[in-house]
Amino acid sequence: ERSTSSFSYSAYHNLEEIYSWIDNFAMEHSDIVSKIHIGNSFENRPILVLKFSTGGSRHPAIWIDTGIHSREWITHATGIWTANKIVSDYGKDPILTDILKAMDIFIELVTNPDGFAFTHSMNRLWRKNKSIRPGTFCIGVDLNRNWKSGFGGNGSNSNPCSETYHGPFPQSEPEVAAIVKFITAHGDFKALISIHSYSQMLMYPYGRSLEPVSNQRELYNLAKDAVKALYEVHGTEYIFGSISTTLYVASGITVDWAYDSGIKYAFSFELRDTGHYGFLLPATQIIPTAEETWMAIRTVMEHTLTH
Ligand code: ING
Ligand code: ZN
Repeated sequence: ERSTSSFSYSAYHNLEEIYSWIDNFAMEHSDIVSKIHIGNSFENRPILVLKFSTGGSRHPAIWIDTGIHSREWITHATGIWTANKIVSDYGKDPILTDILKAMDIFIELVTNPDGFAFTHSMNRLWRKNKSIRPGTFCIGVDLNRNWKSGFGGNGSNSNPCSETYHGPFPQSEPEVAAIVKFITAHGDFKALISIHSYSQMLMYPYGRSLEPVSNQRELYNLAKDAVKALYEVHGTEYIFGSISTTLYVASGITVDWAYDSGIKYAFSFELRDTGHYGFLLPATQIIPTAEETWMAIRTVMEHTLTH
């Protein structure tokens, strides 16, 4: 395809379609959108980030990633819709406009491109990346256990055949290392939102232990407001709280690393549903899911701007 006008936001797409949408989208909105190539996956696919910026140098930034677990297709679809929402509403929605005048937004839509390609070709329920290593026939590392914060701790697994295998060492996986390098080099990310599915939850650190973070009251109250804004769109109920107390203990995760790196507004979503369709959420739910999620993301971004 040569333009985004024929792209359906209410359908699931494969990697090739998403990457061609990214190219067209960045070209059509080159005043505020650019495409950044931050690295390559284990199987050498490009790792791409969309940057939304109204110019100016050294704006503080907000990070959003979707699809770190490849089978969570609603997250990629929500991210694409969100990217389009940002360009559509900039200049119209006063809150988003203020946010984007002061901050840059970065969205990594396909955080695990090898896994995502595999969910389309071979195994719809593949979660990990596709890295291979000597000494095991099992494939893949859980990219949400490969981060430095709490690496190898409870809720991660040292067995390469496990779905939550943490990998041989922190940031061993190129998909994680590329993000660490990019966010660290930038140096001024204020918020990070890592999007998963499913379970309808909005959570903040820590995952690795029950220890409360230093601004836990603030994150609790912000999560509460975000979940309320989400609910008001289609009546979808989310629960919220720290990862370890809301879901389970999980170590080496994205948001714990972000928090420990100084990104004090670190959140992880678990999008629709609560298990009826699970990872196989019908495409008819993409737009309602994206619409409600947007109101929660916008709440977090607005708080980040004003605090
Ligand atoms: N669940 C997440 C997992 O990685 C999670 C739960 C989310 C843990 C965010 C930590 C942070 O186990 C899914 N569905 O991936
Ligand atoms: Zn996940």
